[in-house]
Amino acid sequence: MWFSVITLFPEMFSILDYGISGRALKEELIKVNCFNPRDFAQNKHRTVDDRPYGGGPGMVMMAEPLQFAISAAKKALPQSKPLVIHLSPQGKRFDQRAAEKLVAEEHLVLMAGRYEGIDERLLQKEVDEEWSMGDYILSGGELAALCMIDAITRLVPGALGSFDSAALDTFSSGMLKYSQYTRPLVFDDLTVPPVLMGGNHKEIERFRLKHSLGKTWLKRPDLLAKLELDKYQLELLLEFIEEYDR
Ligand code: 58G
Repeated sequence: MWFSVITLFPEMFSILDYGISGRALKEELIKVNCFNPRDFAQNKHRTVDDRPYGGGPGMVMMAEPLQFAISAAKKALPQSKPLVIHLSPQGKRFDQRAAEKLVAEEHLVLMAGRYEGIDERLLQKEVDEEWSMGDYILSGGELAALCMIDAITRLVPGALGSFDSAALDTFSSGMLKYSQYTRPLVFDDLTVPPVLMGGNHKEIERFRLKHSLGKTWLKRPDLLAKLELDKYQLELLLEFIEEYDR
């Protein structure tokens, strides 16, 4: 899968050289190319921003350098039909479902804005989708683009390594992941739940599902409300709630 990023700060994307994404890059499961609008600026000062028409504070990213940068990104993988995405607080909220949809694309062009935003006409002409990481303003779209690349890369087949734990992650089931424990058996005054030590896989699975449901009930009631629980899940959740109240 190809990610082309339109950014004034390509160095920020070296974060992807680490961890899961680092391995995915090395194994060529993903490719990340940055295109700097400054390299496509039209004057000798390499200007990419200008004052807003109508006045007001700050600067606006000019349409032309961005359009040339997007063109170059598209030409780098000519046979693909890239999807051009603008990272913006005005976009749709990015979530696991969005990541699952976007991983099917061959080529994403991610446009990371700076300053007070981008000339509206460029957005009108070039952007297919707008995505937001949440209701807050960042100084630039780069951190949002990095979140998207990271979340999507985890879903690229092979990226999580030999045993694929993406299906066990929080949200793929619509509920929070069960709590996990490792050695030592006793930490401070806390011990590991005995059922996890017994080796009874049926019991372990039941315990984990019960605690996934319970944790979702406690911490993310909004997620729980969207689930359609079957009889067994409802029974486990009620059992958790009863034990929690005591
Ligand atoms: C107001 C200020 C609107 C994505 C700046 C747009 C990008 C938040 C997110 C901007 C972003 C998010 C310039 C800087 C977009 C432009 C960019 N802020 N919530 N800031 O995903």
